[in-house]
Amino acid sequence: MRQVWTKGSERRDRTGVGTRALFGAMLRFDLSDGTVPLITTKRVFWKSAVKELVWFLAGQTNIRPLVQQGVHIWTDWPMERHRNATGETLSRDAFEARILSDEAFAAEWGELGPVYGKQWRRWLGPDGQTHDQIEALLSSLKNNPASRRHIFTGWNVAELGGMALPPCHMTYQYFVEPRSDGPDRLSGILYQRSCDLGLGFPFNIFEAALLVRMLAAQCGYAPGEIIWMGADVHLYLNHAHLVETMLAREPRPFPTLSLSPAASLFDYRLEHVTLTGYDPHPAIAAPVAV
Ligand code: THF
Repeated sequence: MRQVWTKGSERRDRTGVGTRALFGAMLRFDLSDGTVPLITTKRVFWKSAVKELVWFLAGQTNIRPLVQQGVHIWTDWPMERHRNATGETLSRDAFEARILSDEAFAAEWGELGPVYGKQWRRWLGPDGQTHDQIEALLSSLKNNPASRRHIFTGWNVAELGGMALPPCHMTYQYFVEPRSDGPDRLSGILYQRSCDLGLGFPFNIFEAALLVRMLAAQCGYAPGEIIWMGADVHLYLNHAHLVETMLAREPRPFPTLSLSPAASLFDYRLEHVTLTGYDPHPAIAAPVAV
């Protein structure tokens, strides 16, 4: 964050807010001791992050199930589409209330298009068949651990145009390291083409780590590392307060995550995730660029 803030090049971005950005960064976090990379220099609403990951894994692309669980992080994009299309200006609360109470309204206006969940679980092939990349990943991890093709991606070129937003955390790859003195170890790499360090990153890295833990648990492996590779890594200019406050704080130890057993990768819920030792500095509110 300090590097991006002090060395990043200032540029206008799609949202018009403006950012400072660096291109190309890598972070590695060891998951083998049970800790997870959950930012401590502000409170991260990790329960929303768990719900978002469960929503991706369920193949969902409509904000309604998120809003029903009190998760508001995807509301701004459909709300803007609704406002632009109808000229009607609903407050955020009024828009979400309508999403909750009116199923037909939610089906039309809560939909984000063929974003993450669709591509992960139902990538549409040219023959009309759908591909479940997550099922295929589970099967290759279990049956062909030495494979170099343990990959899934949201970047479906043919469907980018229909998405409310093309995927930011776009490609995930896994590696099974054989060990003689214990269970084989599963590591993951997340390639993120665009990273909002202030708001999105704390969610993205935590979810990527949690997914390694879930996949490892489902395949009988031990967790190894989560490696994060960021391309356009940026801080929004209207996040100065957030950045300066976080940089002035002393980071604290990462919490430990325990994951209780689930019948399948698709059966994990918030209740399966317990964090111990999460003692962050206070939350910091910041606007999201839409
Ligand atoms: N667009 C931008 N500009 N930044 C992003 O981080 C981002 N995403 C997703 C899609 N587009 C993006 C949406 N994810 C928050 C967190 C994650 C988001 C969007 C917004 C957010 O506002 N977090 C606040 C409040 C959390 C809460 O209310 O629970 C926070 O303080 O963390 C990145 O994938």
